[in-house]
Amino acid sequence: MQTSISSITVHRVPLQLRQPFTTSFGTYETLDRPFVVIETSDGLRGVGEVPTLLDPAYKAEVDTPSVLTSLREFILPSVERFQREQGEIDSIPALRESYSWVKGAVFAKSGVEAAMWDIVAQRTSHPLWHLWGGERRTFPVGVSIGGKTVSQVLDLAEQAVALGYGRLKVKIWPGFDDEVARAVRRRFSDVFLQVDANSAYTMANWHRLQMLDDLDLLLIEQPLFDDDIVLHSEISRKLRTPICLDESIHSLRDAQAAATLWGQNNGLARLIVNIKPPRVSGFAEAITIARFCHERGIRSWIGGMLDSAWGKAMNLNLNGLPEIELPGDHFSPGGAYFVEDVTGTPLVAEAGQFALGDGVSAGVAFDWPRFERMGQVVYRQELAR
Ligand code: OSB
Ligand code: MG
Repeated sequence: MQTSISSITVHRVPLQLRQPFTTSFGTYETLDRPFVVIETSDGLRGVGEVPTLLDPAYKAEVDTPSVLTSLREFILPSVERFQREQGEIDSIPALRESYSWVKGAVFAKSGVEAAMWDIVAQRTSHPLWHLWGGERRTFPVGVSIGGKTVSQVLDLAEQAVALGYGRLKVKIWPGFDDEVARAVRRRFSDVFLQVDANSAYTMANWHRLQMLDDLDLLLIEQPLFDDDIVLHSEISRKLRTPICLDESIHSLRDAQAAATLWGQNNGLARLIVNIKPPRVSGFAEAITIARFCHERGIRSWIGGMLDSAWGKAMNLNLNGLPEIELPGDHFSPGGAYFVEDVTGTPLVAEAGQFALGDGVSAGVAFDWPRFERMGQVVYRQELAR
């Protein structure tokens, strides 16, 4: 049967965080998220979140206005044109080809791709983890702690450990690093502990990170510039703790560049990659990167972007891949990040472990009535058949 896309709709949904989330680049209390909804000629409806932030302080093109512009001006019209010329778009490769000429716009592209993955999964009645080659049904997950003071971070860490989480990630920046990491390590001597600087250090002050080298940290995430790989590889030679790249990885080629640099002095065990599907344009590229890293002996994990429960559920499915070696960022210490979320079922980890079920697609029910009430349609592209 010939199937095609009949419409693509972009919704904009305000989300209220249960508690403020602080990083080196600022504090967020609310978010404003585009969700892409694709409808097909065979009566399916798929949804993909674009986990934007309010501004480009984390990195370029992550802000809601940029993503809405890319979708409206370039990506959705390209999908429409491609289908008009080719007759159908019924697969992920065809969809990606339709907008491959657009440089960058990784976050915007990822929402369209995620909606199409939801359709492909529904059409074949498979869970996403199964479509993606997942084999692990149960795996450890961790929490990301964005606190403003040492005592706030300790409180959040306490909550997470009480819930059974065995892996904590703590946000740091110059002056809020050694003390907070040491305090968490002193309180929880046997958790997997890692820190994330979100590019807050420079070549003038990165030496502060050497103070953390005796804390048995799993990794230090993106200490330097958001667009840098080379300088990270240089400071990595002078640190025992592995460096993890987040912001600077957008594609397989970025991971390959990092592998070349760290490989030059046998340092691949000191390179870790945070794979965020939306930051690498979608799940297809994320899977390619995970396989490449695994082959080269580079450990990887699935990072989050304060995603809604729908985005988190998709990311959890990706954790089924045997190539993913480290626990991901998948929950806030108290459960879902938001006061009101877009799925009916909450995502629950037992004793720090998440178990994937047999449910179709993401494995959780998307709450359409609530979603429609929470947000509004901002753009709609009709496609001819
Ligand atoms: O750097 O990993 C990051 C949230 C927003 C933007 C960037 C980051 C984060 C997090 C939260 O650390 C991770 C999560 O979603 O659980
Ligand atoms: Mg990060």
